[in-house]
Amino acid sequence: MALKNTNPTTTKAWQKLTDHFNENKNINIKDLFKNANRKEEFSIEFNDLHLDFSKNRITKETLSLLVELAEEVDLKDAIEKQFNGAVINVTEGREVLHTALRSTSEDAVLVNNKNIKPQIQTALRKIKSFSNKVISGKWKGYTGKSITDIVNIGIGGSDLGPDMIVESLQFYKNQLTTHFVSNVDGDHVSEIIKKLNPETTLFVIVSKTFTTQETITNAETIKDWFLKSATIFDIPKHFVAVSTNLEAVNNFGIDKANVFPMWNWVGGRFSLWSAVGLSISLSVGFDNYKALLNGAEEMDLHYRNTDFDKNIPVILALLSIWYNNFYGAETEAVLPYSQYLKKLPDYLQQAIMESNGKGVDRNGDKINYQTGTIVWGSTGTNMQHAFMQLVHQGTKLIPADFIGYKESLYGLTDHHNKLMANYNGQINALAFGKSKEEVHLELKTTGNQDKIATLLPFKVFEGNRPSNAILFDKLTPKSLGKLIALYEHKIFTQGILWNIYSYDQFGVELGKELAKKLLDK
Ligand code: G6Q
Repeated sequence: MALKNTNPTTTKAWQKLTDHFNENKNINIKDLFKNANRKEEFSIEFNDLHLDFSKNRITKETLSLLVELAEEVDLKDAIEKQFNGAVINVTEGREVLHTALRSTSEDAVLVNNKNIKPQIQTALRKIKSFSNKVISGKWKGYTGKSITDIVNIGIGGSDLGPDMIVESLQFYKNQLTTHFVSNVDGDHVSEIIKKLNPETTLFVIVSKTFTTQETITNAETIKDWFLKSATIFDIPKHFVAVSTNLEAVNNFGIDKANVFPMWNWVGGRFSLWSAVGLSISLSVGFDNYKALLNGAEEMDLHYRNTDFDKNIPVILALLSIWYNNFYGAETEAVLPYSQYLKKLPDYLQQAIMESNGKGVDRNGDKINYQTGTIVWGSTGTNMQHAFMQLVHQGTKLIPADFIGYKESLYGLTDHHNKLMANYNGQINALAFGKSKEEVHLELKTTGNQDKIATLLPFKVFEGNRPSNAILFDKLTPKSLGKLIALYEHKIFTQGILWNIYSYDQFGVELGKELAKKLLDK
């Protein structure tokens, strides 16, 4: 049941891709658009999602060779193994089953010969009834008042996902105010505490292990602060936990009834679909939370069942490999044209860089090709006034994902038209640039003929800078679930092709150990 183990650079497809790259590396996106049908030929519609990947340095042949590579390393087999619960996180001896968390099918998924679907359903019911109680005001604090504030205490996978989703779904939020405490920097927790009333605040301690230094330190500080006005008998009304470590949760003083489960077959950075997402459900209500999961499931089914040349996560993964491993691109930008998605780049940095930032392959051998891409970004249009200069005219090749929505949520169409004109304007500027001739003509027709000699080279845009347009109808819990699952599958696909293990994260340990030693001195 183990994953296959193929060095991608030794495959036939890789050799063909290398030859193809050497012959075609100077192709220009502008020339490719001489084909009037290019946009249609390199676009995919999937319900409310439209992917336009026409503005890439690829031909039909590039795509078919990349698909050949995916087939040669048997991506299909790897996808099935992941969905079916094979122990594909070999270095930690675990299954990787975040997809089971959002599956609505009746099919059993076995872990140690036991179907995990019933426990997932039980957890969902518990999230639902708890969220309903808190949101409706039936859940009372120690002085009989309803809850007004939620504080999620967690870090890494137990913080970034819920925080990003709560921020992104602000439009769908209820009356509760949600806060996130993560950093061990005491000023972080102090600033949050400042805003709280202990009588009306609910603390959700999210820690799979319940041993994470930052989370436990913040939780203890918060408990001490709480106990300045309340007693230990009031803790059950104000503290709940999401964890696998029942003993540690119990030692902290949290009531058994207030513990939501986590499982070893869900990795931290893929856990927002589990009870780790409790603060999402509290903040936007269970139905919206469930819609988020349903959107993710829709993408799961697409990923699992669609041919690679029409498969959105697979295509985005292959394009990323094309630029990373053939063109030598070092980074990728994620550029959402929605202020709601301002935390998406941070979230994706963990998901992508913790998963695929690996330097040894599945044999344990040092890798001699490039893996994990560096991902970064920010929202449009703000970033147009910040880093886009370098993307347009700098010396580096930076493929970019432009994420956009056809409709805005509040319906200010004038704003939205401007936003989307910028979205398309950036994409076109990157792809097609501005030639010497165009700059020449422009300077001439604007009466700046005398400046042509001095200004022309600085005003030229080479263009030929690739991007993908990921366009949804509207930002909804469901479309957001789809977007996040899309990136999760892109990550897995790249990990398979690079022959690495995407689901461990030993690289984060050494610094932690050294910090602990320094503290113990
Ligand atoms: C994610 C990592 C990591 C983890 C945090 C928090 O994939 O495993 O970011 O989520 O270290 O861990 P706990 O939930 O155990 O506190």
